Amino acid sequence: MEASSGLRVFQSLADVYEEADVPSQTARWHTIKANFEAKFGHAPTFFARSPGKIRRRIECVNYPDWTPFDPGRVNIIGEHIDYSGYSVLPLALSTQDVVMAVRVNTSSPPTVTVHNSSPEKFPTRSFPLLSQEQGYVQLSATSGHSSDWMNYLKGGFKSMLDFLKPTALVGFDIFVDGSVPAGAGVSSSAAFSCSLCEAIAFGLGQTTISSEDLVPQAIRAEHLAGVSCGGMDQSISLLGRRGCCLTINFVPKLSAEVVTVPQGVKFAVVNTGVVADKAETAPANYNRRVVETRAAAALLYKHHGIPLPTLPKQPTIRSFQDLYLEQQSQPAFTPKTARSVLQQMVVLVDYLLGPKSAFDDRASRGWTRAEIASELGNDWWSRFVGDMRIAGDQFMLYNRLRHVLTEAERVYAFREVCEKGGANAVNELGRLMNESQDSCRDLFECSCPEIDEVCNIGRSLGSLGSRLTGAGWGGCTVHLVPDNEVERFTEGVFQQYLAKKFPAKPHTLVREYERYLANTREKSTNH
Ligand code: NG1
Ligand code: MG
Repeated sequence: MEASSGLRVFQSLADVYEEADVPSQTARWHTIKANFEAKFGHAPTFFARSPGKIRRRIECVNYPDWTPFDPGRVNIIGEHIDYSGYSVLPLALSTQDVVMAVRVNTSSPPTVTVHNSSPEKFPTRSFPLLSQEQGYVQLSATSGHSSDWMNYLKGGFKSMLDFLKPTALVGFDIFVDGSVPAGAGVSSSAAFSCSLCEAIAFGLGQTTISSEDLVPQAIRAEHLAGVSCGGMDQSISLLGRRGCCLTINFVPKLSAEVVTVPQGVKFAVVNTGVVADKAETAPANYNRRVVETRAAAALLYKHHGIPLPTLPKQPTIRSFQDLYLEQQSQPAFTPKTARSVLQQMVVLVDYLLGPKSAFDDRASRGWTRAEIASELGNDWWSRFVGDMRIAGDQFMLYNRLRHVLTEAERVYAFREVCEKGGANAVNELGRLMNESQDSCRDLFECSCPEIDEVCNIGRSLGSLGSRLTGAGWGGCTVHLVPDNEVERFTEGVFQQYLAKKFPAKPHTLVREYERYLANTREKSTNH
């Protein structure tokens, strides 16, 4: 359908693939291969792509016949709860991805050299690989202190080499081409880390490593780069199916289930154009939230008579829900029991940490490090924070915990509505998404004025539910739009936000967002 503004609106994912993706992908592969040859003087031996699976990557050696599959992700609901171990509900996107052309080399010492198709943003980087005794990779002094992509490269190599423990090392020539917009909340860093981890495994001859094994390594790569993220992005990147919403569970172990969204609606993703550089702002924003939720959980345990969990220093996926449930002698956190347990926990949190609790003033002004220490002991920092970079001395324990628990319940509620269906289902889904946005804005404080504005505009244009997606503080928003409102929505968002706010580049942003327009109706096959 041509909207009156001349924008192309895809009616289904099938259209996106047919009309936009396949031909341009083939041309792109040729360009990446040519660029690799120009830089390194020989052809790449294989390609890695995130999301992807080893099986497919091997096929990529004959890349002209290769068809594209899943790239970045948009989180539909369940924000900032993955690092507390609660289930999330993202959707794998259809076009944006990270591709790496790779060849191993026999340089001595083994050397990694990486070129990028956007050299101004990602300048060429090169570093040697060390022996196993030397820890394989000398992490940069800036690791965890800047968003230089070298940190992500080194993090990936260190994580994978520590995992695979190869005795014979080889060097790597890599050319990277990424189309997931950076700092937009659609997980460019995870697409990068996953693709890199796959490339390293394959380069070292580990062709049968499973996606489930790769997920924790890709998570650790990002931790080494300085962001203490949860596991949502790497999971959907490596386990996702295109155009499918998944519930991703982290406890008792990593698992994914397909969620089918009712007919008659699409998810539209609108980029606010505000770049949120998470690695740069992590100490004040993302990492601080991680610490706030950990300390809040620990306080809850303490005051509820549950012994403090011993948390590992570099946890991959952590959870306090399973510990709570252990206490409740429940075998597992099933969707059936989940909602009522979460509701009880909210009551408990209000009672213990809320405005009417013994910590009444701290509910609104936050806690200082010293105040937390007086509750959790002087070693709380080394136990819960370690070498994570944190800025500021205000920790909003009550609000953050309340967000985590209510958001976790909304994920279960969302899934239930999708399963049950019914006449009011889509309105109910929209309501949950709006509630999530309110909680992100007011309790988790990870929204920003532009996100709020786009959400309000979106709702006025027929969206049933509008919210930020990803870490927030900028980046993308996601909207649940009835099929018959898509045209009005598209046109309106362009006129009322993009063209006004970014007169120089509204079309770039619109193109991006159009390509994200997707629903989960299409039964696409797993790759
Ligand atoms: P984005 O917005 O892609 O940077 C981040 C984290 C997730 C999750 C969300 C918030 C990374 C790689 N991902 O996503 O683990 O916590 O924020 O729900 O840092
Ligand atoms: Mg990211």
